Amino acid sequence: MSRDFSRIRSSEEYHEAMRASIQDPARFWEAQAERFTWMAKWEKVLSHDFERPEVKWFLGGKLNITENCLDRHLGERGNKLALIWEPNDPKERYLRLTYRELYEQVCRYANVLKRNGIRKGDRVAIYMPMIPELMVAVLACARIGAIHSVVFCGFSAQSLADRINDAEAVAVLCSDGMFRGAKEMPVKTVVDDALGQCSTVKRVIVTERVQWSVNMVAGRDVWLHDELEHVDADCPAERMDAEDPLFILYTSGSTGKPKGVVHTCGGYMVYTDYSFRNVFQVEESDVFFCTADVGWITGHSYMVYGPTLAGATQVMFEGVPTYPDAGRFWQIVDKHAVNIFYTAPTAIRSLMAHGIDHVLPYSLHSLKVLGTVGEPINEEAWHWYKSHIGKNRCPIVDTWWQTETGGILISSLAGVTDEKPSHAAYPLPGVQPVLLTPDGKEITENEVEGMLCMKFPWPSILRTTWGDHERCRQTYFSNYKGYYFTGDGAKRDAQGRYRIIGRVDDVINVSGHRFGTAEIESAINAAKGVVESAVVGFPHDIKGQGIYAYVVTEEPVVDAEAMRGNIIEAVSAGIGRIAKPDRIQFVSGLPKTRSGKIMRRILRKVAENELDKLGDTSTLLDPTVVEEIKAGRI
Ligand code: 7RM
Repeated sequence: MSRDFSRIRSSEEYHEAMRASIQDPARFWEAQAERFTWMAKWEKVLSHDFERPEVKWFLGGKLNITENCLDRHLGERGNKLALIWEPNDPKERYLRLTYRELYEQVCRYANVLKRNGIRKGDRVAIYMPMIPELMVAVLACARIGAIHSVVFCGFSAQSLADRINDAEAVAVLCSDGMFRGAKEMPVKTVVDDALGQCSTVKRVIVTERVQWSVNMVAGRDVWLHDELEHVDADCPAERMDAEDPLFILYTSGSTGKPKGVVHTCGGYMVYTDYSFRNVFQVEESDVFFCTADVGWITGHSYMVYGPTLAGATQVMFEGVPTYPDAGRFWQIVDKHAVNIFYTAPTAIRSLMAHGIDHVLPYSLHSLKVLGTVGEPINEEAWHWYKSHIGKNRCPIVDTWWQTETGGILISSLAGVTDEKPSHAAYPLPGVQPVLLTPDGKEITENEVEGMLCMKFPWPSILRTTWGDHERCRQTYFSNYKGYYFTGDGAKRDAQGRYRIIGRVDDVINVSGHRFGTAEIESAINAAKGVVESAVVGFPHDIKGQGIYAYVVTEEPVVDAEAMRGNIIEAVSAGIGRIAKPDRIQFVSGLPKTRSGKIMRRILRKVAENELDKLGDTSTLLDPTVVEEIKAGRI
């Protein structure tokens, strides 16, 4: 019998699994898929064509992912904790849900959705803070086959409206308001603002969290607690095709409009469970704590789905790392005896800057594995994490992946394969990365650098971008024929370990979150008095990359502070506060070529303060603007 590699426990097994997965990918993934409950078995494991592109996994298979996240565990794990929810305020009581309780809550919420006319295939926007009902709402959608589109609560009404309209969502699930550190913030009123521009939404279901009085539109808005009075805890899981969409998640690219990345039921289920168990080497009794927000892909794959598929216990945290002080994460780790801790480099750098005094009061002895995600981790932060949090006894997994990949593709396996600071290291078995030269040739040797691509599909690769398949083809499958292009540049060292350098397109990674420069520019251009703008990233100590904006105004700027305030307001309204520029420089013109293209290279160099490395500026329409830009650097 061939090994199924359901859990890779040694470096030998890793290499064996890697070989097996390349030799016979279908067989490798079939063995993984057999761990799950299927309503009907697949007829074929894989069909793919990267040129159209068309990728299908477990063809003809029928399943419901929530049956695998919940029902499947009720026998052995019914009384095991699925969720430990830690509120924003440490003085508020925390909440614990067993798998049975989570199952019942999901079924009830699913019945509420049905009662409100929501059906299989409908799109449902979810705009909620990090409360248990968010997890329940997402799973409830999956239970009835509605396609969820979670929108991070930090996005503005305009962003929410754009996402609702693109997906033609029929309902919005939200809360009255939210707690965030010392602040209480509105949620429902943001939804109300957004819905002024949305005609497809028939229903808004509101969860009570902050007990604010909110405006309820008759015939459209209902309270969750009222609806729950009318339903029971029995809701059969909808029969879904393996290739039916499970969710849409919007992500920024190099154009102005975020695109809706589509993941499907079967492949996403198989891959998130596989990667979760293997990367973190999760044991039955482990407590896992991922600090991401469910509004991002990390929260989808390694909070809502991966841990529940694996039957793990996890901590979900409502608040922020610095409230009531910068020791909050560590206080939570000790309080709930967390074994596996997964966060972003930006959080590590920010806590590092607050000083070791916030770490020292805590023992952290429960920790076994540490992880990072979202951006490259610099060596200094890596070593701080390793020694002060992991006490030099926890492996660190630096997990590289993307919204589009659905799950972790490159990472060491905790304690199984070796680690190296700032290196995501090795592909997971079943993943086939390559480095390409700019003209598309595969670089086979080591100690090289190139464009990071994938030459073979894995089960959770994106299937399309919602409503615009051509855009999916163009963005990911056209630059290098026959490959999936990640948009990242990477190096490979002598041992074959990957080190991600960063984006090679016009995408800025701010605190692990992606924004397109074009997207930010269009928000800036909406500010009164702005003619045009150009945005570039620059190195930022905490955020990884900061946002530097060059802005051309109609009139010479008299009150720079007021104008900057206007611009920040415009970005907050257009995208959300998370995308506000760190630096704004007013210029009389942008460096453009004769064909009108902005030479971003120059703007990037000025923002990075590499004024002597601007390169050739002779092709500019007006080379004199460069001197002005250099002189006015902020
Ligand atoms: C999971 C997530 C994806 C982009 C990706 C990279 C960057 C993510 C790492 C990383 C270096 C890492 N999805 N990135 N993880 N860079 N090392 N471990 O973040 O879609 O929001 O972003 O993030 O540039 O292309 S995402």
